[in-house]
Amino acid sequence: MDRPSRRRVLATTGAALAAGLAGCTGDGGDGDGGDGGDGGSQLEVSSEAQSRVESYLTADPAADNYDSITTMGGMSSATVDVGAEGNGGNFAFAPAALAVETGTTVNWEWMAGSHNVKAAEDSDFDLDSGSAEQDGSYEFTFDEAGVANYYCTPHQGVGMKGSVVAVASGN
Ligand SMILES: [Cu+2]
Repeated sequence: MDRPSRRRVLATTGAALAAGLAGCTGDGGDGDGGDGGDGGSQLEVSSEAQSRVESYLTADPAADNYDSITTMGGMSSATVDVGAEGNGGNFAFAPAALAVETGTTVNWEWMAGSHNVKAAEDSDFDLDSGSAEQDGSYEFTFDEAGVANYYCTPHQGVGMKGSVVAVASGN
């Protein structure tokens, strides 16, 4: 009588752990985004935001490096690599999709090649780093909740696209 209930508790814990881990595997495991070890890294991305991101990143041309949304909660800044490996060359944003809390500054750091960051039609934020350039950097602070879908002008044809979901902090 005692044993079955104990086992059920253990099984539940295991399932919760697995669900927690699944939420972090967007970009090759947890801890990818820096510290995030305080339990604040879980963000509740609405299904509406998720479907906007997914329909943008999987539309033709699809971003071939998009797998799931990487969550980086509880951080004041987050970094997206520009010109990371993907889409047949150094034509990717990495992570392709990122969720942050409102108030977070996202820094786009150029790794290789000539690129820019430009808001797509379905975007709540007017991201614009200007013309494509080499060795650039761009930052944007997400003060409000919403979805930013964006692309690189010269490489959008091969799927160089990205998304940032800003989630109201405290959620
Ligand atoms: Cu590009």
